[in-house]
Amino acid sequence: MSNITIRDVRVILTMPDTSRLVIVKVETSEPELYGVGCATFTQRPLTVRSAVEDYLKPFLLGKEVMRIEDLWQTMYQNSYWRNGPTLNNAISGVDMALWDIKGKLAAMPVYDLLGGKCREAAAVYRHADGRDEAEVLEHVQAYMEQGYQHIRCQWGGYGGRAALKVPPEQTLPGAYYDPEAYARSVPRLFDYLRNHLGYAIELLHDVHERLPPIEAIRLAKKLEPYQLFFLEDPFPPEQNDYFAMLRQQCATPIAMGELFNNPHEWLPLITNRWIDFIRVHISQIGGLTPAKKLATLCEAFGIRTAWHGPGDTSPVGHAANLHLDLSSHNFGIQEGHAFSEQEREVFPGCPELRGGYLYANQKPGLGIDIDEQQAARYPCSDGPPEWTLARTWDGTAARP
Ligand code: GCO
Ligand code: MG
Repeated sequence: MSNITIRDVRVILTMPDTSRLVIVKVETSEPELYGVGCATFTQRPLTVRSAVEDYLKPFLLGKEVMRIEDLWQTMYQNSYWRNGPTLNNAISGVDMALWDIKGKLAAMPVYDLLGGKCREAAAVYRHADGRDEAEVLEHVQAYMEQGYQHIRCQWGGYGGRAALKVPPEQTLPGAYYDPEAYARSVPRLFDYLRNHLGYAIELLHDVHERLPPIEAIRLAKKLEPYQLFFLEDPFPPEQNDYFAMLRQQCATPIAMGELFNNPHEWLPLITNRWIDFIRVHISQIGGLTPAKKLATLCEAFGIRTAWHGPGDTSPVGHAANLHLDLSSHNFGIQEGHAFSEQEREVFPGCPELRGGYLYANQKPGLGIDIDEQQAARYPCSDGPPEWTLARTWDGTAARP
């Protein structure tokens, strides 16, 4: 097996639903033996494609597929400057594909290569939103009827849609919101939900870095009586030092990580036990190899996993999340996405969402494939995303 080498590395861009997805296919010297990996950085897909095709591919051709750790380390250091979202996503696409290949060669699912199952399926949370409390409640109850026991609740998307303060004249275009009005609306929402639902259902909320740090601390304290399963992204990564202040004042469980790119961001939060759930977007930190190490580090500090997994994680990325979920003792919860019919056409072998759980198939490797002809039917849109042009009520640019 050790003389099986990388023959080609290709990037497939596709958008079967509403998110631009980046998939890497690593083909080997063995006919028909290949692997797939997720490199999805949906806001910058073309930069990831170039990082793979123009730099990683020439570096990788002819190298042995079995040497995942050495290839990860040498891809990581090959650019000298490292640890950013574009290069990490590029590395992830190759890394996951190499794990897929190794599983196929071992005739084992990746979760078995990582230590075997700790559970039969991964409990999943879904996103309930609404224009008012009653509509949020309606969507929560709809998910409960489908068997979900963990539901993230937002009122009007990230930052809320409450009435804005009066802006100055001639403000710039953008997605406006009012942080203080949003912060006041969240306790009202959870008071309403708990009064109608009780406490058996696990409720979550994503601040999405939309508040000034001290207002996020005040919100977390106000939410304590509503016993959230976790409160996510209270601060932007640039304000990580506030986690210490929050932890000293509040017992609301905290989740953070989807915006993290490198160990300097997560290490203090883990080694000081300032968070309860780690939520990185695993392709953004470089794939399965670093994510498994991160899960193991978190286990030592009593921190559980809750890998990022909305619609702009590809089904291949969701499969990789799931193999980690199944084989990690300190699994917490998995963010879930209902794959559309088009996504399932493009990605045969999608994990199955049933009764609030995500189930893997028993196939070797990641257990998922990409149908390139189907993928070609759904070209990616181009250009920068609109929704990240967040502005507070007076027109100031805000972290999205
Ligand atoms: C989540 C995330 C997403 C991000 C999106 C950015 O908790 O799932 O906050 O909703 O906004 O992945 O592209
Ligand atoms: Mg989030």
